[in-house]
Amino acid sequence: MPRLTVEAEPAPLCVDSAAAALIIIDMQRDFLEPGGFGAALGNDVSLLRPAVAPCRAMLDAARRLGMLVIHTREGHRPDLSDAPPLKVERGDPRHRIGARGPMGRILIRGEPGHDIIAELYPLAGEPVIDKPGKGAFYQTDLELMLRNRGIDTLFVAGVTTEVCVNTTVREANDRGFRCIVLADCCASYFPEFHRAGLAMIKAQGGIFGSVAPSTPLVAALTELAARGATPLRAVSA
Ligand code: C5J
Repeated sequence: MPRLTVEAEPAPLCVDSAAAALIIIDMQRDFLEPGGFGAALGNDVSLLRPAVAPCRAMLDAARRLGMLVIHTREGHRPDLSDAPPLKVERGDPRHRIGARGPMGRILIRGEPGHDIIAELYPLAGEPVIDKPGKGAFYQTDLELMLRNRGIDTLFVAGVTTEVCVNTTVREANDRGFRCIVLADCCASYFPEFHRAGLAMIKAQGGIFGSVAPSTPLVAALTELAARGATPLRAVSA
């Protein structure tokens, strides 16, 4: 079984790559590009850009190895029937969820802004989880998908560190999945929240999970792929 040592905090981990998946949270135009949901909330969306290149390197490495890659998108049905009124009613009515913006209706499934940024666009066959909330397990089939494939470890990337990344990690932790959050593959509109979000995960012996830099992991995955290791567990046809 191809095993990896991950130099994570609070402690190094030994991971069975066949039981690991990469999950990329909400790298959507609505959060990363001007005119979307993130900008409508008054944020400087350029603060999320530094996570894109490390995410791409990690995505390429995972794909080379054949590791399961899962993408998530936060968003709602066009009729907003899956959006809690409290969430919709927050903020300036001109820029609320469902309002029209330069990338279509804000945070609505099927609109250009809801889509994943071009640099990290999913390949055919990579599951995309559409989630109505911050956590990727809430009202989705993510848990079923992971259990069916024997996944016990998640490499977590995406935005924003303290919102959808943290919520997903906490949900995963409660369900018994080990999370390794890739620090440089995550970002926040608030640099101090990014730092605090990572610190909260790895504190107290890794109370929600672990935190690691992506570069050594990308190198390790690349080496595994070069050795011809296949991380995919056999699944019956
Ligand atoms: C936010 C997210 N920030 N993907 N969503 O509302 O973190």
